[in-house]
Formats: sequence, structure tokens, C-alpha cells
Amino acid sequence: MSEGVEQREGIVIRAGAGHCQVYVAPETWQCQVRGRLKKGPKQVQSLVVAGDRVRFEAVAGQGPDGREGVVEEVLPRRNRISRMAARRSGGRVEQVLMANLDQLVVVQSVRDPEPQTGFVDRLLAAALRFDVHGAVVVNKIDLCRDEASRRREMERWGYYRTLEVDVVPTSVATSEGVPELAALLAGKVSLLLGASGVGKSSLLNVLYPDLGLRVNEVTDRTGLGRHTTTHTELHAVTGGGFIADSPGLRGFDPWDIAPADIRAYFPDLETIALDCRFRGCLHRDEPGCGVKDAVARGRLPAWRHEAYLALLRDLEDRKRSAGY
Ligand SMILES: Nc1nc2c(ncn2[C@@H]2O[C@H](COP(=O)(O)OP(=O)(O)O)[C@@H](O)[C@H]2O)c(=O)[nH]1
Ligand SMILES: [Mg+2]
Ligand SMILES: [Zn+2]
Repeated sequence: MSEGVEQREGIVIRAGAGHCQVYVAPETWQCQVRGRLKKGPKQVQSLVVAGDRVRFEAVAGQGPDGREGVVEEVLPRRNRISRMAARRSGGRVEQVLMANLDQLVVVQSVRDPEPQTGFVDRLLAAALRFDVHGAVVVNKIDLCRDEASRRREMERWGYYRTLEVDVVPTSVATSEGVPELAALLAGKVSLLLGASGVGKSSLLNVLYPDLGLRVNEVTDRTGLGRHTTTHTELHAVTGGGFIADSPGLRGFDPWDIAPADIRAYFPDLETIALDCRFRGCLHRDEPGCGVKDAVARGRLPAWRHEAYLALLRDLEDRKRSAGY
């Protein structure tokens, strides 16, 4: 490093091909990513992602505010959330949605759109895999048709609390649960994930009116597993912390989980599995399976077992087609 050149450190709030925006409170810097940095591991789709802490050098700026720089170094990541993406040239590649998070907040709505079967379960499994705390927001509870359906929803989603996952029912229409959500997000770095239309932007606009996010903006019509950049964007929010409102995500194919390993990321099944006759029981068709027995006795929700089975099947299919 040459003397007299000022090195700065900041957090990447938005990353694109070869460039990124770096936040150093209260300023945003437009940075290029050096060529030699780009020659990173080939398996990773993007070297610099939202949430990364980087060191950069200021350069004489052309832009309106003159804050331009060149990223010199990406500091080691504390954790990340990654999914499997298709590569344009064929094959699979790791797509890091975000780095250095305090929590992954999965957002669903009770209706319009309907909750996605197994989506929350696989995201929470991925959160465990990557050492990230999980939370679930169930929005639009004002759309429950009656008290009975409301009770059913509360019970259904409340199950995740047994897994040490925060569960916050909310409604933008009635403001119910909004203070609880504010408390959940305060001072933390959070990534919000959920399908288009569940109300992510609406919720954030209620909490942080200054953000002025567009509601009803559909950013990912094409579905899942695309190689296209997801444009996770971090917002520094009042009261400290950062929120990433990602584009709608319909599916999630976790990166780097071997089929036999997913049992470790379903801790409720893992506890019951102590009752399985076989130690390596995958809780499918094995005789003497404690998990199937627990479902039959109503001690484990059937949907939870089904979500596990669906993820297991997907990971096995994937392994077979990749030929490893
Ligand atoms: N009834 C009801 N509608 C909501 C609620 N939250 C959001 N919406 C509506 O759902 C639609 C999608 O919201 P948006 O915030 O764009 O969802 P996003 O795609 O997840 O960011 C909009 O028409 C919102 O007005 C809610 O709690 N209750
Ligand atoms: Mg939105
Ligand atoms: Zn079993």
C-alpha cells in the first residue's frame, strides 16, 4: 500500500458485476471491484455481495458527489445465505444472497398469495446450515375469515417457536404486530425473503417511511434458480441496523447441503429420531421409524415431515442429475 492513500472500510449495500455501493455512515461510495479480486473461486457467482465488509481506496471522483473508490479487500464473512443457481453455460453455481446477517426473516402471508408449502422449512434449514438465526413473519392476518381460521393460523405458524425461531404475525391493514416486528428488526442486520406480494415492502414502509419502497413491484417474474442477479439491497434504518428487502423469491434450492445431512437442520425431527430403529433412518419407508410414528400420534405435524421429505427428494434428485 502506498503511503498517504487513505483506506476506508464500509459495508456493501448493493453489488453488481464489477462494482458495488459501499456505505460508510452517513455516506454512500460508488466503488469498482479490482480485477485481481474478481479472479476468486470459480464456484462463486459474485465475489462481492450485499452485507460484505470491504476495504477500499478513494479515487478522484467524476460523480456528482465525488465519492468514488476501488475495493481492495473483502473481509472474511461471518456467515452467509446461499442458494444454488443455474449457470448460463450449464452446471450449478453458488449464489450468495447476502453475507454477515444477524437474521433471516422469512415472510409469508396467510392469503393472497397462499403460503408456499415447505418454503419456510427449507429456508429455516438453510439458516441453520449457514449459522444464521431464523424468524418468520406471517403477514395479512387481517385476511383470516373468522376467529377459528385465525386460531388455526396462529397454531400452525406458532409451531416454529419450538425451534427457537421468532414468529411475528402482522397486518399492515390493522397495524397488528407492527411494534413486535420493529423490535425484532431493531439494531440488527436482517434479510427479508418471501414471494412477491406477501407484503415485504408494505411492512418496511410502515416501519421506515423514509425508505419509500415501491409497493406491488414485481421484480422476479421468471421463477426460481435463475442465474440473474437478485439485487439484494441493504437499507440503513433509523435506530441502527440494516434491512435487505430482496426481490420476490418463489423457490429456494439451498447450496451445499448433502441429502443425508439435512436431518441435522430439522432439529425437531432429529430429537424424535432417537426413537427410530435404525440410526441412519431417513424417516421415509424404514421400519420402526420414530418420526412416522410421531406423526401418526399427532406429536409432530404431518406438514413438517412432508417438508423434510420434499427437501430430501429434491436434494437427491439434484445429486443424481449432477452425477456426484
Ligand atoms: N390485506 C392486506 N394487504 C396487504 C398487507 N400487506 C400488504 N398488503 C398488500 O399486498 C400487496 C403486495 O404488497 P407488497 O408490499 O408490494 O409485497 P412485496 O412484493 O412482498 O413487497 C399490496 O397490494 C399491499 O397493499 C396486509 O397486511 N393486509
Ligand atoms: Mg416488494
Ligand atoms: Zn426414522
